Amino acid sequence: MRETDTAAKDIERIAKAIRAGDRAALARAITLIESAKLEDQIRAEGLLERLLPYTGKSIRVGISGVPGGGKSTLIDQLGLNLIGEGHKVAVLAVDPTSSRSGGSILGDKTRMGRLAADPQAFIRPSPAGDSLGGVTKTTRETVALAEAAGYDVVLIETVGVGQSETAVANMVDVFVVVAIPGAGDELQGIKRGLLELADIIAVNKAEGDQVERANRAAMDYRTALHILATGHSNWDPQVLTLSARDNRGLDALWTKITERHAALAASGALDARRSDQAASWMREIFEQRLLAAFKGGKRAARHFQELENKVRAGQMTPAAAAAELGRLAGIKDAD
Ligand SMILES: Nc1nc2c(ncn2[C@@H]2O[C@H](COP(=O)(O)OP(=O)(O)OP(=O)(O)O)[C@@H](O)[C@H]2O)c(=O)[nH]1
Ligand SMILES: [Mg+2]
Repeated sequence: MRETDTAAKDIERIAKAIRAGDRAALARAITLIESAKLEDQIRAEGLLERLLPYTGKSIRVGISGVPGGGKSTLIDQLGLNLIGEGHKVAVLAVDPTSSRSGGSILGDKTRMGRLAADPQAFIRPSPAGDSLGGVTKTTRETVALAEAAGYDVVLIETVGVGQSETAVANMVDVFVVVAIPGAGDELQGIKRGLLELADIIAVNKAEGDQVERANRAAMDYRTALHILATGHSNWDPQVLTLSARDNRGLDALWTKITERHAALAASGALDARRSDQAASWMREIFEQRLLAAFKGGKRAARHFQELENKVRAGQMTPAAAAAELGRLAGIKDAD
């Protein structure tokens, strides 16, 4: 009884500090979220629940694109511009490939050096979890905490070469893809799947003798988008050119982002989208837990490999093996 009282007071204290904009408290809370320890997870859940009413009030923007396209440089400059207009900016960098010892994280800190030094900004790398789901969970929860701390713009950087961009697209309001001028007229390594997620394509490094190429690339992207006829209701994906390095075209980019956000909000689609995201988040977490509990069970774990081998060898159909695993886990067959 006394112990739960202390725990509740502890959560109350952290929640208050976060709401008051205490950056150290925010950083510690994110560490709780990232922790694999059960006791930390319980505290993190209590904290998130306590702060839930104060979340959801930011513009959430995903920034993806080719490696080296200038995403971090863009975020650094855009973040500074927005702070200049009175915003508070949180930046999360998701890199599911960086189980290497934080090399890219260090790189990001230096590429966003000016923003990192600004008291109105909060930059946090989202660590590589052992699963994409892990990355998603911590990133989403970090967004919630940052919002509760009063950050009204949340920018999430992710490389556009894995699955992380889909995960990020599913947790933001507006998704920006950063491209670069092509050497020829081919689209620079941007996957079709990434184009389909884009609300806005920003062709970066459009300065000096690259302006002409950047304009041509922008035309190509417009054509590609037209052919793909990407299915956003009430919004045709926009293509623009800019130079993050020279701070050119960034105001136009922000205008497009806010226009997209406003259009979503006005039509009610923003609320619907966020509700859907929250519901699918719940499903995702539940499925992960179910799977973890299942794999942790001795009987199922023993048979899992055995059945997988049979499926691989063509001795059993995948459906039959899955049904058998279900029975081992105590799941009744559908009738
Ligand atoms: N000329 C020019 N160079 C730029 C511009 N923006 C970024 N760069 C350079 O491009 C390189 C990559 O920039 P980053 O901002 O690290 O790119 P990124 O997309 O975050 O890279 P990763 O996170 O490694 O995928 C750096 O050398 C930047 O200085 C720009 O507008 N013009
Ligand atoms: Mg980067």
